[in-house]
Amino acid sequence: MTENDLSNSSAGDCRIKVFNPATLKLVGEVRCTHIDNLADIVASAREAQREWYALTSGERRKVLLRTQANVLHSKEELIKVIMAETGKPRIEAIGNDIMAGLSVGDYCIDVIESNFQERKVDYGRLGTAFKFLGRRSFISPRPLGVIGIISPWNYPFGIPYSQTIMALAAGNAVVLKPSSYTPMTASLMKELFDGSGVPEGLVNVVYGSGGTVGKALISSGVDRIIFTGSGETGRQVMSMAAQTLTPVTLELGGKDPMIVLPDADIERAVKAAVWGSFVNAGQTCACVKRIYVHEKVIEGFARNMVNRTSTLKIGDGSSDPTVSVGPLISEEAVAEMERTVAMAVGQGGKVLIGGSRVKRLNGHFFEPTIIGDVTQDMEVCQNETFGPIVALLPFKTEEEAIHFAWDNPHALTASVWTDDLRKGNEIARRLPGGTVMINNCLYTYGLGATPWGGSKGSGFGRTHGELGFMELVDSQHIHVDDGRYPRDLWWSPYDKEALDGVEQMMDGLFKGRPSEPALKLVGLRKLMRRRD
Ligand code: TXE
Repeated sequence: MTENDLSNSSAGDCRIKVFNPATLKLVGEVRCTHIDNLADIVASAREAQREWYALTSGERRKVLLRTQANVLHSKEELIKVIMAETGKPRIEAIGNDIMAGLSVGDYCIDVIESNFQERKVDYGRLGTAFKFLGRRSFISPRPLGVIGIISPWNYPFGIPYSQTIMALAAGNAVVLKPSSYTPMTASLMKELFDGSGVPEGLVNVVYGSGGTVGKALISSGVDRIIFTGSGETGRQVMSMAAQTLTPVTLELGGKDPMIVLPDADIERAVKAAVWGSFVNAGQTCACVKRIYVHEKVIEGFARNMVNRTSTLKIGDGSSDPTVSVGPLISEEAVAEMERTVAMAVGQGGKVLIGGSRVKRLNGHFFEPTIIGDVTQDMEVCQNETFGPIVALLPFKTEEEAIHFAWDNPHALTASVWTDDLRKGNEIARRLPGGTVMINNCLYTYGLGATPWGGSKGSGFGRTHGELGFMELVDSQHIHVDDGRYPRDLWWSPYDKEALDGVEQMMDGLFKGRPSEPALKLVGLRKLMRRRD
């Protein structure tokens, strides 16, 4: 069942049916948004944004503080709907989904006032000269307007909430199109914002498949699209946005490398590798997907990791805190994992543990799987595997490990494991990825003050942190001339005097790179004063 199958798309009465992947039970139904309504929704969002930005940043900060409080107050309802729509264990609904959102919200509230300060531009070496000319410049941030957010199903609260609260903190309105697998979490998220006193229409959720409502949102006149999803869809989104020159932020797939040096704390690295590979049943863009272990220690590492993986309990973790691996989102996803394992074995890989769907459970469950005897060129090492499958490969030298890390179309996050932090820092700065961790993996998505995003096939742009914030404002350059001279030397009508003056100005400002060009310009001030 794909996302599009979830809605019976008889245009008149399109409804999205939501099923719990852990139990296959119907958990709810949501009516689709008709694409003819999008223009009105965006128009009312723009109206609400004007009202929102008319508040002081202090008043906006208070409203967002209330939103954060609402999240905590409604946490039980939130946990339940996240688990119902994704089947993920309770600890993951809390730890990876809700807490990631709260952390980004916390960061935005912290910086909402400082991030909006106008900054005077320092002209550097030309400062004094331009002071004589009576000129000053400022960078003035202001909201973009209406942000379109298109989000995936794997973190149905953490991703849309963190992107929404950041957009609001930057003074914008939001129109969110969640995945059709997880519309109910988005619906509850909207209630939490509305209940905190945001202007009506500031936060909007539109429902439907990506191919219809998602597409329509892109060309609806929003001022930026933040897309989180697969690389293939990301390309479609970008080409669609190109038609209206709508800026995009693309948070796409990953195939994240973990490099384990011989001096690493192997036991700790194995614990992290098991969590990093199989958290959210491996349905995380920044999951550990390629583990490169130095040939000296790979045997012990593999044995240790297989043993630890064998202790993971698979199932419905909604009420059993000992469940560590939940379901995949759909039967399609399970079949995709079966194909991935078959391909890996066909290309010479060896299943060290797992490799099959879990038939004894009624749901979309797949065993946490480690594939050994993998080589760089194999599909399981190159393509995104959006499920609990990880490839294990040896390396001989650090240079080889760094080369392997780069030898992949993705670059989202990476990690290097070593006891020698100096070496770790040096290697980290040579690895691909928007985030590289030393002796940890994956979790900084939940660290709101740090940026999130990648490059190459993982997309571009950043969400979270100051870099993410700056993608949500329009930084305008304001240049002030106090008009002390009747005209500028380079204004027409031109004549010989102006020509000589401009040439003198060029030499004065840039010839010989003097530390202080101002003095060379003093003579010009008299000339500038008397020309009309
Ligand atoms: O993605 P899809 P999914 C990635 C992860 C994986 C994917 C899984 O790596 O590749 O997300 O999520 C809408 N025009 N990340 O399966 O199918 C669709 O309705 C407009 C990376 O949901 O791409 C849904 O709302 N919209 C991330 C959204 O796009 C369209 C972290 C995503 O759908 C559309 C988490 C279209 N033509 C997951 N087609 C990161 N890098 O941080 C579909 N959609």
